[in-house]
Amino acid sequence: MTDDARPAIVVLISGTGTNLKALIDSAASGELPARIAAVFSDRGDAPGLRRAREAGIEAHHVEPQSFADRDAYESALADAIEAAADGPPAAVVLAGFMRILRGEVLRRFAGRLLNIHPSLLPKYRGLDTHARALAAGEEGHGATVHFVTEELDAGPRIIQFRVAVRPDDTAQTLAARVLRGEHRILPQAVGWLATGRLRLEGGEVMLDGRRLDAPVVVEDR
Ligand code: NHR
Ligand code: GAR
Repeated sequence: MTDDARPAIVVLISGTGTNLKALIDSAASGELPARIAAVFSDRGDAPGLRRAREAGIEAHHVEPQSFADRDAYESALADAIEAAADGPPAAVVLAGFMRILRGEVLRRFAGRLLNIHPSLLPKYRGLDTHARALAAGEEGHGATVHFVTEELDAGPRIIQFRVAVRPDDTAQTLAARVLRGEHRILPQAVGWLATGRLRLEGGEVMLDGRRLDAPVVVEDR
């Protein structure tokens, strides 16, 4: 139990957890009006698990390989998410979560599930986005927060961070610049969802009661 009245959110990770850290920091500063009830990782060695525990947040490794199939894994994960949040959380955030969701998590938390993806969607769905953007000679690149739906990286877009690609960029330098922007737009979108300002209605994104025809854009500065 908790006496923290802010809406509960749950974060799913697979790795380093710098986006998780951005959420932890913005919840601590009060900028993000939500409390992180729990963190779940599909990988036991994800550094983000330790990051969460150091911040006093319960963190669990739910290992897909220990379930009979994807459905059993997702049902267990969905149950664990609700148990940790004392009910359905206001948001379930994929913050570098590398496992495709197809089952109970998707169904149970539809309209509450956000993902941060390192490209200007609809460009560069999937993996290895920075190298692909560079190889294509893109002048701009960035990251997108979107609602998670069945189709991978294709759910309705909410907010994008945009950077200019520099002539001397490598996939690493570009990724680092994009990542700093991710740390700005993810807490922003999560806060909107947790406070009810952001909704998914009939496949459309509503922000403050108005339909978003295009994602909100934040430029690098
Ligand atoms: N699930 C659904 N239903 N819809 C989305 O849009 C999702 C999703 C789950 C994760 C994140 C996504 C990204 O931002 C995401 C979006 C993993 C893969 C992948 O190929 C692709 C995209 C994303 C996450 N995963 C492999 C798998 O078989 C494993 C890859 C690995 O372990 O390295 O799950 O990019
Ligand atoms: C972030 O760049 C995120 O956009 C990306 O993984 C990184 C995780 O960093 N997500 C995906 O590629 C999803 N398939 P973090 O662990 O430091 O937050």
